[in-house]
Amino acid sequence: MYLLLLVTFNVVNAHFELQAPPSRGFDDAKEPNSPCGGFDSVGKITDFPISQGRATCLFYDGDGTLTFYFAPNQNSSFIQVSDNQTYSALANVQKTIDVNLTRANATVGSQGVLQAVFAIAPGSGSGSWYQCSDIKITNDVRASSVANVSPHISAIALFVCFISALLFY
Ligand SMILES: [Cu+2]
Repeated sequence: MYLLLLVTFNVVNAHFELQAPPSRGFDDAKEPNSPCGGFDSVGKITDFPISQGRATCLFYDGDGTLTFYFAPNQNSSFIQVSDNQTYSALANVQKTIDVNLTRANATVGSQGVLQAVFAIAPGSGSGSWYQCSDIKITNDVRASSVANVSPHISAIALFVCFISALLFY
């Protein structure tokens, strides 16, 4: 009986943790508390790209919809910066989703709070779970469009054609 209770307790109190960028902290019992799951002080600040961000959460369990939001500080209005991702029957699995801070008119060099909200699916519970990470916004590191890359590819293709032509004639 005691073992059964222990197992039940673990399942009910697992939830999810924002891993990248790292969360301010994770406390399963406080995770339903908006806006930051019980962690209301600014923590470690992590560099995060303005439009090509990727955020990873580890789900211990859960059924619902994950969405990311951004605000300059946790007392201002959070604005949605990712698409909604709906998951079911999550169990010890990582999920990574795209985050675009330009959706919140964020600017390079500024600092703010990235918030992960997991809205629990009706039928498997109620309310939401919250995680926050403190970020400093940087320029994107990857090439921003395919158009920038294709001239190089064309040049390489031409060169290969030229060499092939030399070899075959
Ligand atoms: Cu849980």
